[in-house]
Amino acid sequence: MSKKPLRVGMIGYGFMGRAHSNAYKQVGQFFPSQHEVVLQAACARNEAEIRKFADQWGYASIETDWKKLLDRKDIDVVDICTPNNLHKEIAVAAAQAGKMILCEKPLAMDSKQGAEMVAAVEKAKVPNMVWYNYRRIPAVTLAKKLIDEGRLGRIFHYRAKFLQDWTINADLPQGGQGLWRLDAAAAGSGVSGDLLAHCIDTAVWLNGRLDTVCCMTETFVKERKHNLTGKVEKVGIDDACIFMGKFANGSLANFESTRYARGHKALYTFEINGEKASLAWDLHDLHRLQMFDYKDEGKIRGWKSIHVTDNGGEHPYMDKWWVPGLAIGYDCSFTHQVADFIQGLESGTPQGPTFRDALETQQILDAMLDSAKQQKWVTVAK
Ligand code: SOE
Repeated sequence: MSKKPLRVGMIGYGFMGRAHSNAYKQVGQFFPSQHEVVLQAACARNEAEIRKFADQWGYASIETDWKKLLDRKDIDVVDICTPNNLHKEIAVAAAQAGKMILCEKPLAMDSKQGAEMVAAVEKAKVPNMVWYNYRRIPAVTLAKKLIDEGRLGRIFHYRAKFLQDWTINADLPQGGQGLWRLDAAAAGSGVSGDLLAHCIDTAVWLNGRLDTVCCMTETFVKERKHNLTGKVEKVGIDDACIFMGKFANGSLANFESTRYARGHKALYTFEINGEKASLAWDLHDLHRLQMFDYKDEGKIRGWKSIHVTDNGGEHPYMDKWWVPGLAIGYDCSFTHQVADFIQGLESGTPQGPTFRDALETQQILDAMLDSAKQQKWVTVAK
């Protein structure tokens, strides 16, 4: 059977450019479909770098101007892997050009931009998705299934953390390649948009709307040399962010992220406590889901660690990989996302998070930063 090509135009070539390209290359082998992903073009301003990237990953051609990429008739889907400040302009233009869009997280610099992006893709009716990849780690997807089956009952608490330590060094500059996440003009915010955005996406998916938040942020290193200007400049991002809140289902939220937790590299954890059961997950042990089920017989009741690697259809995605007991990794969450995007195209039921889903995360981020600034509780805009 001849397959329908899905010709990708990748914009950017950093960490996420590599993670997504790897997913495009893997998906057809493990998740066969009626589509065949074709690495058609890679695009960035730096010709030498994008040529090197395209050769390494097998892209058929390069562009150095994203507008030219959007003009091309041989591109079906545009993957936006640029710093956050470019997402909106590229996404709106891509939608107007009739391209499908896969956009790196967070969707935008703020919810105003996010709303413009949602309006553009919905007007153009182009399939769209945002790369909140952690939803598609099998243990996290299993948590969703167990919650939706009602196994936790009424939810009381949801807590999440995302801890890193890579910016403690005060001599680390801000801005430019690799360090744009420290530059507010390119990133919009610090750990809130970069790390808590992941935690919020998962939380809203698992536990529903967040209604109100009360937030605190801190910038520990106030000035850093800027790579683009060569001058020491004020740091505009949040280095750490803590918030509490209330979900629409009445449960209480407790979130923390920082890049100043010495010893932690990417410790994303969440726990959800319900009347009947609790679940906990940890990115450093990503194939395990911890569960405490109160209905277990008293004398053997306790936390159990579910190794989410069964391939008999019990554990999400795992039937497509190896044999039971053999784990898969971080990279596979991106492969699952591409597989689901294609499944959405073929079934006519779009898979989330769509731009509209990601706008909700953006609205929560805006409310958090507003709350931190005003030092008071803020209701999340709907
Ligand atoms: C930052 O260090 C970062 O790479 C984020 O940008 C990613 O979204 C997160 O998954 C891991 O950490």
